Amino acid sequence: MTSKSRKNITVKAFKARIQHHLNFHAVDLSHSIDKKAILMAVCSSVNEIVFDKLQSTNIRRHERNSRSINYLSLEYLMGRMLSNNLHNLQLFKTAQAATKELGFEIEDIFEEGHDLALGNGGLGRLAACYLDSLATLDYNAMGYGIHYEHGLFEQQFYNNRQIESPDEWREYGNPWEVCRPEAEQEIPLYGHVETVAETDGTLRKVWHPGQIIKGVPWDVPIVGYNCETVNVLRLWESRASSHFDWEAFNAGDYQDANSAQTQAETISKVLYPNDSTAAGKELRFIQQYFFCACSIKDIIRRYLKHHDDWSQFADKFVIQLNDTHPTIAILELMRLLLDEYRFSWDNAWQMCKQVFAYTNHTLLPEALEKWSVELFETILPRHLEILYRINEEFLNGQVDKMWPGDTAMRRKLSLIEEGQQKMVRMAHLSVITSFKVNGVAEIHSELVKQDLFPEFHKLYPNKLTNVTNGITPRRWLKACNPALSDLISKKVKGDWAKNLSLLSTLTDYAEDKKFQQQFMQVKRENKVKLSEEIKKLTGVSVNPDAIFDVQIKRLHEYKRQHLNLLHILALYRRLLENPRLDINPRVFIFGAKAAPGYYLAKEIIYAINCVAEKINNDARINDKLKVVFLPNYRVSLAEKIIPAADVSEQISTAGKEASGTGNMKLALNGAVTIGTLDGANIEIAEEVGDDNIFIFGKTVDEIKALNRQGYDPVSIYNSEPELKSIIDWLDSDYFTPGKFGELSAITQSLLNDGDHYKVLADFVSYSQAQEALDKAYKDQAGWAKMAIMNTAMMGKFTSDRSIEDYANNIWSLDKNLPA
Ligand code: 26M
Repeated sequence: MTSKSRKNITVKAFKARIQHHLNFHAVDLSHSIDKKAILMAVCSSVNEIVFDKLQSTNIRRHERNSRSINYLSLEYLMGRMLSNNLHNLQLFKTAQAATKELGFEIEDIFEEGHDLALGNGGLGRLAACYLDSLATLDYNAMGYGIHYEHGLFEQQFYNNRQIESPDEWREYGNPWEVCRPEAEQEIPLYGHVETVAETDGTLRKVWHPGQIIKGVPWDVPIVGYNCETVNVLRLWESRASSHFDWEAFNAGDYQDANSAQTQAETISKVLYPNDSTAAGKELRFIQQYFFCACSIKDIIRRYLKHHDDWSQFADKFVIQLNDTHPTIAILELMRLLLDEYRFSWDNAWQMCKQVFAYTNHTLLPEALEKWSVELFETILPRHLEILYRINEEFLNGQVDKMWPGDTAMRRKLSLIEEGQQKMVRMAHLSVITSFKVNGVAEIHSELVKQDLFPEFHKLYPNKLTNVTNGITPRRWLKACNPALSDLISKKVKGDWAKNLSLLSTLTDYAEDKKFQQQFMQVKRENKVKLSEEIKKLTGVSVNPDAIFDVQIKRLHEYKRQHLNLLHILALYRRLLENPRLDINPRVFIFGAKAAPGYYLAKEIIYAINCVAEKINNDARINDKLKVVFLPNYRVSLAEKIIPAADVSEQISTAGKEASGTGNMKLALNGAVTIGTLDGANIEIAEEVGDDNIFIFGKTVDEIKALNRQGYDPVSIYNSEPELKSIIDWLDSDYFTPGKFGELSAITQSLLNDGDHYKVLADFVSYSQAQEALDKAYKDQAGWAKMAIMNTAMMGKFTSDRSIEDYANNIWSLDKNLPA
């Protein structure tokens, strides 16, 4: 089908397709149709078009033989797919009308869809936004990841505490994936390495693996917005290889035969729920290798399908490592080139240095991945040999040349960390191999150069660079906020969803009374809708005329949800002291999952829930304050919260949040940021201007100075009476009647454990910024202007701009437009 005829798909024709698929799925049409059944039928109708476009994209690619970007990521936080695909295909209105004729509101159908939650947080969602932009910009791109049977856990609250349960996203099948058995791979593990002498006397290494695992690819089509391109996200599922132990099976030893299968399937069973610590878990290591090996072999398969020799490999493929999680791909490509394709060492190494690039997403030391040499020895013995040689050549070559005889420097830069247990530093391997290494916001990239890898920056002065993160405006404005999108489309000429800088024309209307009123009316409607959702999820009634103050992100000490909590306590206390206190009513809205093993994060959730319970039921404060913690925060819930937010909390300790992307989503939807000079907040402030953002707190340099001086949180506690009384309050049994000290893990971390993230140091400044914000909200026209300016000035933060930065400055890609 051509694009012309597709655009002309009538409501009637689309409805007929849905009916055809209902029939095809043998849905009982004599009774009222179930919502799940109609969802599947609509998805299948969309898929007909999507797979058709995928075919023509592939044909075009083949004809042009264009260079491809291969994005390797352990995580993709896709969310729901239907609404986005309809928007990107320009079929939203058609589908809406067709389902309406069948008796359904399309939004109700969307609600039946399950989130694809194959990621933890920012890094996984960034990968999803980048896939959207790569397709939209017609780049030849392939995403590679793991087909987890269970994505990020589901969260419920029980007695105010987080309870986790497994995510069952594929329970009823996933309409957005097709299995590709023709591209399956076999992956070796364990065993030993043998040195074999060739007839000509040269020595050759042969790895005799102890186990073989099968990798089965599932392809998820990625539909570009208003264009012809459909790319693929290829997710690997592990299975027992066909070398199934029939002997054991036939001998009646079902358990043994079965356990091999169970073991193999365990590899892709579940996503690890950490988003900042690099836990040294063997299964996680095997996951990483399994997925990298499958992907590298698939890349080579794709290349050799169209080429007789290796001369063009580095021209045709570039591989982006999303954090260090897929670093092992480097050693796998080296191994295959050396052992399977018989490259010389130098040629193999040259090749690797041309194809890999690496993105760093965090400076937190506990997140820098290290794997024990012992684990390598057991699971990947051949890879360890290769790693040792890379290290030797690196230390004796580049390091010795720059710092002759400097053993301390050798120790510092080595790929192997010496100590009780020898560890492999994955980030070092990524940096020395990659032709580019980037951070994800200006300040973060500077800190990568100056603090994280200063020696590597000296060795390779042109390697370290920046690409500021971005978000897709298709999902994060057009699809999630239809009312604001319609209002924008009335004022902004052109396809702003494809060229987000066009939004800057809205600055012309920032002081236009009528537009301000319309803008705030849309916000209010979105707040009414969210209020209903809040009622449904928590039972709490909130006032849509209150300020909706939102902090949504993973729970982590550095993100400082507990700083927000302390300020809430301050407001509560002020209100109890003076019930007539003249402040705007405010609803504090939280959404966050804590890693199941992160004790303090879970205690912070518990504390917020306990405080919320108390405040929400306290008649003395006249509903001026409400606190709600929405359970099971995920992409689809974010899509409901963000359009309704007035205030965006971005309050990490300066230097700790690499970029943040929720900050961009909220500002794009007209929320005003209260935030520190950290990550992309700095660039947001540059774009919107100082008058349209509330900046507070210590800068990176001030935090560093504080650390040098010796930071003493107790002296702040003793010198700030309000802060002291709040902390003491939290330590009492006021919020947990009868249970003293129930919330003291938090106060302990602040007072006895050194307040690592400088919560107390920033409290007064935060509280003042909050006061200024409250005052600003009283001037409704002034606030509307600020909100409009935020939406208007977010052009820079479209993921299309980020992807063009990568394409031009790192990947050197050419476009793949249809003729
Ligand atoms: C670790 C151990 C076991 C399992 C998973 C992990 C792990 C997973 C994700 C560790 C780190 C992970 O991601 C770090 C991350 O999400 N960083 C965020 O990246 C975003 C996109 O660049 C930035 O916007 C955030 O600031 C940054 O925190």
